[in-house]
Amino acid sequence: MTPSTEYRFSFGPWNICEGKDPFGPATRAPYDHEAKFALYRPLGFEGVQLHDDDVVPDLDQLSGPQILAKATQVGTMLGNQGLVPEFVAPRLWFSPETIDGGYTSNSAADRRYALDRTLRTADIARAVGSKAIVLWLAREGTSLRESKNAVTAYQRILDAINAILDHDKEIEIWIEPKPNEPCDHAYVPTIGHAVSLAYASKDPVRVKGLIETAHALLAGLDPSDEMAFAIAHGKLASVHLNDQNGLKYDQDKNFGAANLRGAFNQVRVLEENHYGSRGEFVGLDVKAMRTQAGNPVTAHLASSREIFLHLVEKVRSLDLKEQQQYIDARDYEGLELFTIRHLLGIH
Ligand code: GLO
Ligand code: MG
Repeated sequence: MTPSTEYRFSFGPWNICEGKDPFGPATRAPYDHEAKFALYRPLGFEGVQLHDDDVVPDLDQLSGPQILAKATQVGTMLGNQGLVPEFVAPRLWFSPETIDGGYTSNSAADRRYALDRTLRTADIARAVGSKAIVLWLAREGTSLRESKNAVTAYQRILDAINAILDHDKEIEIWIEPKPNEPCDHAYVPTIGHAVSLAYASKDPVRVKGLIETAHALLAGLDPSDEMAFAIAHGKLASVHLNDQNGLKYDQDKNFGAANLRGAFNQVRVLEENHYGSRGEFVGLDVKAMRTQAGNPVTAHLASSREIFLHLVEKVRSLDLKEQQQYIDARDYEGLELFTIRHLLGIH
């Protein structure tokens, strides 16, 4: 395989996990959080995706200056290892205050907590050396629709976005849509919803999207088309490539593991539109199998990256002239066989 020098890859420390799931405990010993950063470069990754408390543990217990000092220190530590902090995301789904959501909680005090925590995340992002925060709106939704007013909820999400844009005049907000889990129904289920919020905000240029393959599939949509939609609006800031076997819990399988042709089409859209040329990272949000022995486990990250690069080669070696002939003749049966043969390496 020819290693690509064009794409830069990223993942978050949560992708090296211990195997816990809702039905059973961890199957591997915890791996020291800070030690994970040393694994990045040898695995071929340069970008680090972070939650606010990955950067500053127990931040709710710390003062503003203490938070900034710790974030600055982590930024220096990452820089010394040749790593780039891609974004920082407020973990708005863990604390007692976010039990009923963050910005859309029915409790005014809890909504205040969610916004304050997000503003601190923006400060952490800047101190660690990142220009963006990611909003994965985990609990912004309901388990029973009657419990919240959806119109009010969408207004509250927009108010929060505007407050963040006001707080820091340069920070970017990247919304990561997901239709369900942990909520039954979430309020920003697709990139279309995220892009609408961007345009409705007071600074649309600074509000973009992060598309995760599995989340698009859970919404019953084609991830490559979702990516294309964001690209058409200049709003694809990052991706969480992975895979998903049908409409069930969020699986975070290895990229291409469930639907190789779907993965090929995602890479095709990214490659054709020069994704990465404006500094975007190829992020992988993949989960290690619970059965996997060893500590730390990293094979899922290395494999997903390798599969991506193989698919880049498949896109680059596609005979575009022949492909166009099928399109011009409207011979889509021919186009289908041509595509599958290419993926199988049959010429
Ligand atoms: C969960 C999400 C989650 C986010 C991460 C960054 O379904 O994919 O992993 O990507 O918390 O915000
Ligand atoms: Mg994700």
